[in-house]
Amino acid sequence: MEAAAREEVRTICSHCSTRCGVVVTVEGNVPVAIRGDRDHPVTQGFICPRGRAAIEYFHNRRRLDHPLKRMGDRGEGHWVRVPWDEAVDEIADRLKRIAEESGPEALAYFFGTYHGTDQGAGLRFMNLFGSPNYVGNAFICAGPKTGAEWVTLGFGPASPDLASGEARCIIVWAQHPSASNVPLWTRILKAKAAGAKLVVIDPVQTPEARAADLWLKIRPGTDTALALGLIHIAITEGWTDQAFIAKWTVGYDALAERVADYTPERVAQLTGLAEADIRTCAAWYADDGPAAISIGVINGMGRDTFSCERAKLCLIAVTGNINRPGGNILAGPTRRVMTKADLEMNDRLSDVQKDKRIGGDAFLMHTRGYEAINAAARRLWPQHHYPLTTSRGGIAHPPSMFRAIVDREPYPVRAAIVQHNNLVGSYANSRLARDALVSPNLELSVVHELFMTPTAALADFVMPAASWIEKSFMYVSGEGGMFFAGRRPVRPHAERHSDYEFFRDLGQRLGQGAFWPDTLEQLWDMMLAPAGLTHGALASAGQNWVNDAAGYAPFATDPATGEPFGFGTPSGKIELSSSILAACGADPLPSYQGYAPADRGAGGELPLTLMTGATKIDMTHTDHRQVETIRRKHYDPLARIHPDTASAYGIADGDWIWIESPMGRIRQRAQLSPDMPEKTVDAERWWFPERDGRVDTLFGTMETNVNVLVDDNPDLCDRSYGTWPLRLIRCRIEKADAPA
Ligand SMILES: Nc1nc2c(c(=O)[nH]1)N[C@H]1C(S)=C(S)[C@@H](COP(=O)(O)OP(=O)(O)OC[C@H]3O[C@@H](n4cnc5c(=O)[nH]c(N)nc54)[C@H](O)[C@@H]3O)O[C@H]1N2
Ligand SMILES: Nc1nc2c(c(=O)[nH]1)N[C@H]1C(S)=C(S)[C@@H](COP(=O)(O)OP(=O)(O)OC[C@H]3O[C@@H](n4cnc5c(=O)[nH]c(N)nc54)[C@H](O)[C@@H]3O)O[C@H]1N2
Ligand code: SF4
Ligand SMILES: [Mo]
Repeated sequence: MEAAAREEVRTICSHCSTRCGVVVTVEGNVPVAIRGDRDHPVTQGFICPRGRAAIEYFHNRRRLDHPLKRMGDRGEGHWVRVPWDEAVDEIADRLKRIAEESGPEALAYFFGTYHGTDQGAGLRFMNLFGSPNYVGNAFICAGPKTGAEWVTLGFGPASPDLASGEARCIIVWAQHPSASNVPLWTRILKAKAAGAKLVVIDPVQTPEARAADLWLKIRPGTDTALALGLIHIAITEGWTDQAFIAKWTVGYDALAERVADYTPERVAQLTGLAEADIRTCAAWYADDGPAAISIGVINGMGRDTFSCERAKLCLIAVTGNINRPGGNILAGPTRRVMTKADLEMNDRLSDVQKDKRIGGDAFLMHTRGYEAINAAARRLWPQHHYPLTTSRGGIAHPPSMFRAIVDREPYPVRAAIVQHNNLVGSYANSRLARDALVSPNLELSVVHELFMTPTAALADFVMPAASWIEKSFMYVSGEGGMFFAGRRPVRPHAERHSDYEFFRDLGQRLGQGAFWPDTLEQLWDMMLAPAGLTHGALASAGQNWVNDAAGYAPFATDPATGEPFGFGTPSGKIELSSSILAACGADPLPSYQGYAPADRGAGGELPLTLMTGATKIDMTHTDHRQVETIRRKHYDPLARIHPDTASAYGIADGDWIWIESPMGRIRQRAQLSPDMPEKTVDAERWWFPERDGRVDTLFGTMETNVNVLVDDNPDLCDRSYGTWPLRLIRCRIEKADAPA
């Protein structure tokens, strides 16, 4: 027998949004080894434990190979295998009938976090189908940060300049890059070595906090007060950049008035920080600049979420640290090629349909706000009709969607497609998420997955997905800068199909044929054509990336008008007071309410604060629980607690404990850690792939997942963006028996 040819294929790991360059060794059509790609200009050979386990993940015996159709009741676990085409035929027929009877808005599409670059396909399908109900996790992921950048700065991201060596101070704010983005952490440490002072704002003594020159051990959920307080100090000490403010911002006087009460004394009380530390942070950042902030995507501040993100941006702006070497530098979309946002085809969805978006009437950033932001940004990027991707704004609200399904209000939602999203584990109020999926009102539910997750276990059809090793790669950051291409290591095994192919097949059956070229590579070639590139050529080139840093240059002169380009906001300036928020009936200035579900708990009986799981290096969200080498080191869900707090309850390291909030209780294992603040519990999202998937336990999700404890009441959510509170949840703990 001839040995299978051995080949090395360069691509990008898509297990998380760090997007590390990797080289996959392939024999025949089988991946056999993986290593970091030293030639990748950003990640430079780095690979994390999940990346190293990618081959084991690929060959996992629990991977889905064939479409499964439900027999018996939902969640009973009785399936019959059906051929791919037969399954898609039936799904298409049923969707057609539902749309005819109830309108296309009766279909919801739940899309999860980053897993490669074909995700835009679902948004394209929905816009062409006529439904505004794409439901995403942007609410608790990067959405609020990105949305705040859009309304304040006209685009984003405002990334810290770590390369020029000019930064005198770097604040790592609510971010854990030593686990969530190691190459970024390496760059921050290099900037520190080059002379920048490091400030870390985190309740937990993370490795970042240990490396810091100043650690602000903030009370969870109070960051908005701190940001307003830092602006207050910058103003009263004369550390603002008045020339910059006069020329490039609007709303300064109103902001100054708003922060007037946020004196260091008051902010110290609200945040639990020492007044002297707050002053030192302000001096380093505002007086000794240039200075940069690396902003994490933690939000979940409930009603303070959008304000929290806006307040940080206002701080950056009033100190003149925007687009200044050593400050935060803006990127915009590439001008050279089409972007993901272009491929989403937002302009295909009518205004009448957009107005039906579930939650869109309550959280206007996802309807009127999203349209206004795009209209403003179009002035600077006329080549993109929708410069901004829908996946970070302009989406339906999960808690409102679950209620809409269960209550048939404001109208029936009768079908759901779920892709790369374990929504039962990821969204607040896991019980309601489950109830929506098993509701008889939901007549059709399709989950496209790699594994039989708790969410997939409740579906009518489970469709097998191709993982990133079975797909080629193309990433044009909607946010400008670089774009990368990667080759496909192997063709999909068994009947697995990519996310693109799933929607292509459905779209072709539903009259969208003209918009679905046969392969994603063909679509990318259209995307790259304006730059004279093709996906195949770029992916195979020694340099498989293009740097289009021309991006966003608000201070440069527009040759057409002789005036500066300005910012992509309605006023063309940085909007400290936001005209878009005002037009949406929201407070145009950042504010701090400190309003949290804590207020609804029985204070005395719930003496502890719950945190809901910072990123860990070995797992991506609820994924990687199936990977044996990873589980061997992290077998059970871990709740981190300070040793003094644990001992007050007679709890030792490794004990099982109950954690109870007003929403219910879960069981995890105590992990004692002096890094944790006292009287605080940090519990994980969890499920046990090896357990029973029936509806009452769902692989242990209902007994163990931290989101069971999180209240998703829409009244608690941010008024403009809709984010629910993940901070300041009150809870209590007690020792538990080990689960059976
Ligand atoms: N309490 C609490 N909740 C949170 C957070 C928190 O900090 N605390 N963090 C939030 C954040 S930031 C995020 S981004 C979300 C993440 O929430 P999700 O988007 O639900 O992410 P995962 O749990 O990783 O689930 C992704 C699923 O996609 C599958 N998958 C992987 N690759 C592919 C693919 O190529 N195609 C398809 N079709 N499927 C694939 C995996 O098997 C996995 O089951 O969770 C949020 N939820
Ligand atoms: N290994 C790994 N990497 C990932 C992911 C993954 O699942 N696994 N997911 C990717 C995704 S989708 C995302 S969104 C990013 C998220 O990555 P990051 O932006 O780094 O966010 P988190 O890790 O959720 O939390 C960051 C820090 O916030 C702190 N924190 C918690 N509450 C508060 C608070 O109220 N105030 C302050 N100031 N700090 C607080 C936590 O202690 C933690 O150290 O990571 C990405 N990278
Ligand atoms: S999983 Fe690890 S190797 Fe893969 S992109 Fe994320 S950090 Fe990089
Ligand atoms: Mo995320």
